[in-house]
Amino acid sequence: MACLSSSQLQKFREDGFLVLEGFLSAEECVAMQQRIGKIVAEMDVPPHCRTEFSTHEEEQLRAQGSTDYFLSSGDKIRFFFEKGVFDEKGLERGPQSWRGDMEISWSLQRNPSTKLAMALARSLGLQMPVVVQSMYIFKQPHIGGEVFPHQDASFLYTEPLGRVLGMWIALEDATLENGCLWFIPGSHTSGVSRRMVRAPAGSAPGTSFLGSEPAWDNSLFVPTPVRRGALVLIHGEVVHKSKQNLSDRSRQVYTFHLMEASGTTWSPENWLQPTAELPFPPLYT
Ligand SMILES: O=C(O)CCC(=O)C(=O)O
Repeated sequence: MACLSSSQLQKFREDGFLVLEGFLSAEECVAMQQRIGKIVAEMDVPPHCRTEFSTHEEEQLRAQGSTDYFLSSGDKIRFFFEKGVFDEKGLERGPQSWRGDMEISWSLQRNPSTKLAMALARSLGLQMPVVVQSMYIFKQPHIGGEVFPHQDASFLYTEPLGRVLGMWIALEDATLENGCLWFIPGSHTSGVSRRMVRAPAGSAPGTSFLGSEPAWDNSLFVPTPVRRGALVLIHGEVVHKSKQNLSDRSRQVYTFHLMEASGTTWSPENWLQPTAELPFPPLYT
């Protein structure tokens, strides 16, 4: 199930997002969870690198104590922690294992869903998609934080716009209670309201914002609960968010972002830059 019908394509173009239930089987979801379990078991994050990642401007800037760890995450697996997991001494807080309270960026090439993603990208008409970033988000029970309203192109800026696409895969049911995605349908057609840019090398903080996020009208957001195995396509400019997970169940997802490289310039001011060792890998192999 990876080819889109014309009505699905039209819906995606109108809304800026599209839910595809049943993209992965339950077994494939479990396999990915086991794989991430191994990566986490081997994780070693020095205390000074224990960074909380946030889409919120003030929190983003506060996180810059470990600027290098964040800015050099493009070609490595990096671990970012939920807000409030550490106390003022940097120690784990509360009974939850710290191992679960983070996002992990890692290369799509290690991911079993690659073939399906390729077929899906082809049916969207992408000619030279490259993988710019991927994340595993645990959204742990009672800890998983709010993801503030944002457009992905604020962080992954291209010229022209409209070249970034998220593929967000639910490895567990994402519900109203555990922090499913919410979208403003049709909000992908008015450009980008703010951009996160790199500061000159060696400056602190390492990034800043141009422009500001408008106060989005909360009543415009529609919830998008999905079952385990669903894939949600996310246009790079559609406004989306997720609420805090106050429930007893985690909401684990694997999400990655593609850029159509044909005729596109990746902004040299983006926080995330390809490296000589690992240029953005092509999706089609
Ligand atoms: O999973 C979430 O809560 C947010 C993910 C997101 O914003 C994204 O993948 O672009």
